[in-house]
Amino acid sequence: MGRRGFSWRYCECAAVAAIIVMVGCGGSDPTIGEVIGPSGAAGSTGGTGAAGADPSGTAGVTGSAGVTGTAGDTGAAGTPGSAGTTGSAGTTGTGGSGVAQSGCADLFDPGVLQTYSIEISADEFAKMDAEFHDVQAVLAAMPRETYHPVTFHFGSETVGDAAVRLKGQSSWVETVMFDPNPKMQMVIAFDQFDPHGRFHGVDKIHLDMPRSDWSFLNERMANTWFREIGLMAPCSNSARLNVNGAYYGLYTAEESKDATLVSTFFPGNAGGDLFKGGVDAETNKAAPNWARLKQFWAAKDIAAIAQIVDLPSTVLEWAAEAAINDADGYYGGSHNFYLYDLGAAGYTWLPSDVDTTFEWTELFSHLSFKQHPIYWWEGQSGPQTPGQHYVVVMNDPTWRARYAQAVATQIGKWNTAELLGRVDAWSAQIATAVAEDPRKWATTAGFNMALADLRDVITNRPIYLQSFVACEQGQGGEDKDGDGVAWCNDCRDDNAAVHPGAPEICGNGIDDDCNGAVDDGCP
Ligand SMILES: [Ca+2]
Ligand SMILES: [Ca+2]
Ligand SMILES: [Ca+2]
Repeated sequence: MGRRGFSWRYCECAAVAAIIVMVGCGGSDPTIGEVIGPSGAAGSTGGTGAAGADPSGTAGVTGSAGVTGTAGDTGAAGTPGSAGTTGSAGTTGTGGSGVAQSGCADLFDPGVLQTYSIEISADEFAKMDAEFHDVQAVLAAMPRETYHPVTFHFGSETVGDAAVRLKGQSSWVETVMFDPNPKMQMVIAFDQFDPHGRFHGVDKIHLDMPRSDWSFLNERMANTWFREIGLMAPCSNSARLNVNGAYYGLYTAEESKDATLVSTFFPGNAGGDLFKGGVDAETNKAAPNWARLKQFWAAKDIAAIAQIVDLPSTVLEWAAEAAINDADGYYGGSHNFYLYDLGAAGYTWLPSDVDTTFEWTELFSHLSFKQHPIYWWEGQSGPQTPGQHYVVVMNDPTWRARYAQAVATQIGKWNTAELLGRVDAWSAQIATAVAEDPRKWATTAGFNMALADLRDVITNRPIYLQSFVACEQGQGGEDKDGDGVAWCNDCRDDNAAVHPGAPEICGNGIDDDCNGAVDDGCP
């Protein structure tokens, strides 16, 4: 795994790579002014598109044409947002259920497929290509992320002193190892040579597209939904990249996950430490509070965890990851996550790297949308160890119940019709760019298959999770193996010898008592 925070997606990779299906492993809207709660209003009836008002004071974003919404379910009540500063008027959006992305730079307008172009010298590109093929460095968790000077074009606009560097983790290794025409993932920086450099208000554009995201939409779908329900996630949309005049590939384009993004989601409490993977300081880099972080990692029981973790917001974040079937987050892999220090309340979890979500599990495993929202590691093709804090929380009856309630809360914000509308609109938006992408790994047929699975997960995952909540709350729940424990609390409902309360049998490699630890308490 390398250093912590370098989240190695060994999860499904081993098995999938073994059968050499050549499959890689995968890898809103709090307006600044008014962090909206999850919309509790009418369903996704074609309302106003992204409103122009941008509380940051800059001109608002033109609302994109939305798809005509069908009547939606009544949403759950939203949490009140805090007041923001008034922005100047923006242009009026057109009608439809346009995904509001207010608070986002216009570059990230969801209604537009952007095209970014870079010019890079042959010499610099050769250097970057050599870094790209240095898989050993990536495997050693020391990828060479050198910035290379480029000239950047966007429409008629040009930035002469931009720079690019490579990004990625397992997806970087896999594309180099397996693909005849491997695809770099990159960061375009406007602030590398001029620290104050910004383009349309952004310091960097992050181009993300793991080969395992066959729908090309996972990161966008996840970021947008997280922003809508008040969880910190970057603005994002899709973008074509041209390199030296030729179409290089299609990406999800994202803004930076940094102190600026933190200030959007934690107005009034934006000065906290942000740790990637609970290890690497992303804010307050000069002097993060290491003593508190040490206390966090030393917390091994629920009392100690409650002292240093804000559990109410944490279980909501885990439940949101569960909702989108995240196979590579903290939930779903103990892999990618951020910790944010709220201060007196303690740390809270935040999502990170959400491209292995929605249909990924359905496409690449037998678990489909029915990945268990507590025991997500059971049935995986490779060994998966849930996180230290997660296991303690799930083994505490009070907090397990709070987690189940959190799943109910987040599913209450799930608007199936609206999410499906997004899939329709965005897949149509990128279809040509997918077909023309010279470095895509999925075929066009694979793209369409992924879209079908994406729609299936959007439709059926919430229904499955509602049955989980009902079971947790004592309203029925099947007990397939007849061991007296219903499926929602039974890590192996196909094995009567395995259930909470069963004796832990040493040396059998099984977590007999469903406490998240295999052969624990054994000599
Ligand atoms: Ca059972
Ligand atoms: Ca055990
Ligand atoms: Ca055992």
